[in-house]
Amino acid sequence: MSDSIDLDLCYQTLLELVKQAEELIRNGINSAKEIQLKSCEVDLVTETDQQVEKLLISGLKEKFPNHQFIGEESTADGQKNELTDAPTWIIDPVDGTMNFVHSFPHVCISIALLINKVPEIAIITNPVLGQFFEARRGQGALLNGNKIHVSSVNELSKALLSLEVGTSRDPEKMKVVLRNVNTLVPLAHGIRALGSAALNMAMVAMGASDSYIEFGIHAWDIAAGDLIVREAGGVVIDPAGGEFDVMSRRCLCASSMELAQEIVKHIDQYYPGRD
Ligand code: LIP
Repeated sequence: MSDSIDLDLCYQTLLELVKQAEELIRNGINSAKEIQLKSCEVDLVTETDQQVEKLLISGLKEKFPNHQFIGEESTADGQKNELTDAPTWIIDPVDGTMNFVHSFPHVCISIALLINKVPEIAIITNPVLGQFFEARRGQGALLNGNKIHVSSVNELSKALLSLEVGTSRDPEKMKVVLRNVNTLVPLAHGIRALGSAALNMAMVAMGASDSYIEFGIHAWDIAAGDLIVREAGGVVIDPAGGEFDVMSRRCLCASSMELAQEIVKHIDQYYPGRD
């Protein structure tokens, strides 16, 4: 189906809308915010999250009325999500909302277009720090227009890892995450947590870190990072070692399959409900 779709038109339309959306984030991050709670005390949403998602979806829907949409805030408002073969935009309007609330500058818009469930276009942009990551399937990954590539690290003892606790404080998940931190810290060079799945994946794509692992994220957190990491020469798999499933709420990406599979051997697993 992707042959009959004008991907260049999709990309150009997205680019114009993202530029407008970036302004909302730049203007909002150091301003007073109206904060609402979603699933728990640390699952937040601001009016900027909602404004950015509305701007992107209404602009894309106007140009591509037959496309489907999976958005973080539309889902929070009750929209049911089913990823079909139809052209589908998967959108996180503000990835790192907790960071945004605290004016911690690691926030981004993460958006991908999937056709036949295959990512064709991806953008992760942090307008606060001026980091614009993009990828088109088969054309490599760019940061601010320059080609990026994952690191050459292929062993855990030399790897800088990203792990996140995540929003859910489910006791079983917390036990697994903290067990994995205790296991991996002595084995790796170090652990980092940016508070944004998409930016953690972008760091792997640009070779600044070597792997990112998380349980409990959603499709909108990782759909763009999936394409950007792969186009930068990295791998994206299920944390148990199998094939990546963007709707599974589980993700492990790495600079190499060797490193990914070494990490798989050491970590305990957690299986959240699917998106
Ligand atoms: C965030 C993810 C992050 C996760 C946070 C939160 P949001 O997405 O990007 O990886 O650890 O709990 O889910 O909610 O800021 O879009």
